[in-house]
Amino acid sequence: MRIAECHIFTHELPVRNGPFRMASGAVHALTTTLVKLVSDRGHVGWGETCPVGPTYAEAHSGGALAALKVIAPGLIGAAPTPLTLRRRMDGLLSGHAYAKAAIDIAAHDLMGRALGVSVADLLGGAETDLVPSYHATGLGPPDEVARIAAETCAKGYPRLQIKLGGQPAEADIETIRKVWEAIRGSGMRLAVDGNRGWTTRDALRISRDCAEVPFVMEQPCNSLDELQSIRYRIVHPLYMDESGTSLDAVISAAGAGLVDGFGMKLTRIGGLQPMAAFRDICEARGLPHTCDDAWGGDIIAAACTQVAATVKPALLEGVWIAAPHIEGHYASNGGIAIRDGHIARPAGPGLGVTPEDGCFGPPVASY
Ligand code: 0XW
Ligand code: MG
Repeated sequence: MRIAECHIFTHELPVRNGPFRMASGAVHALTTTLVKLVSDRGHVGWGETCPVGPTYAEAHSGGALAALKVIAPGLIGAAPTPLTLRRRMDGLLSGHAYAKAAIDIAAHDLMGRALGVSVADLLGGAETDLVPSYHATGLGPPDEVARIAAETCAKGYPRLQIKLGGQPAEADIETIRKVWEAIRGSGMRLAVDGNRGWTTRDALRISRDCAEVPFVMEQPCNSLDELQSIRYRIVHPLYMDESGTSLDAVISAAGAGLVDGFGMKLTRIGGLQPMAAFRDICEARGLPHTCDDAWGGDIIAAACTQVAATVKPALLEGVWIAAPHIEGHYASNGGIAIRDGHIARPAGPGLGVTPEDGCFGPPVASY
């Protein structure tokens, strides 16, 4: 089986009740990029990548499209098998893992459909058909964030992530304390995400001033040296998110004992094939992690859910999807949604989600 056609689409995703604010900036509307692969036997596969604005990570939507235009012509005639495809993509363009991820996801979808199995089966087999999600608040006034925390808890989410950073440390400390008052005793786990917005000074102060609150501290500072510097001076477990840019970075962090877990983005690591390797590295070291993406619609949400279903349940911190911030779905029969804090793994072969015909308009490029 060979790749016969590759089509690239873009699609606007306005942020519902936006903007969504993080230390790295506020996002009002996002452009997602979709890939449709068609095999010489007529099988179809869909992929997606959607950076959450240009300042969250070293990725942006225009970059995804430009990179895909460089890669896609070189894929025609290639086998749609994800590992060989990844190596072929690396031979066509260095880096740009977040763009290559859209091709990788489409190849998994196509292979799953061709073989009549789900993507979770391709990745080793599902442990569950219902994966835990977690809710992420945006940056906001402490009372408002605490109100959302209580609401999230009442909805049945097993985990909450609050966004901090980019404001005075006093406001962050007040937010943590108010959130803890609102959820204490509920059993809902708490992550505080600085999104690289804290200095080491802020991280040390916040951890020590809130020592009694059991949270994990996610990507407080920007650089690996800063994370290393606070590692044994904070009293909270340390998780890496934005700095986990590749399997190489993950192996180094896990091997050095730099972190206690990861927030991982499917497209940042390069797609489902490297994500499965990441899952196995974490399992070998007993490191919990999320299966997220930065943003995106039903294709990304389905891909995150499929791989999350294969993670050892005790190590799965949850799946964050952008669905609560987006109007509508790609598929007419509904898409991926969160109910009672959990996400049902879509049934059927491949990703289990098929965009409605014409949903994204004409392709912006076809090969
Ligand atoms: C909460 N997220 C998974 C969604 C936003 O893209 C940021 C991200 C994170 O954990 O940093
Ligand atoms: Mg994060």
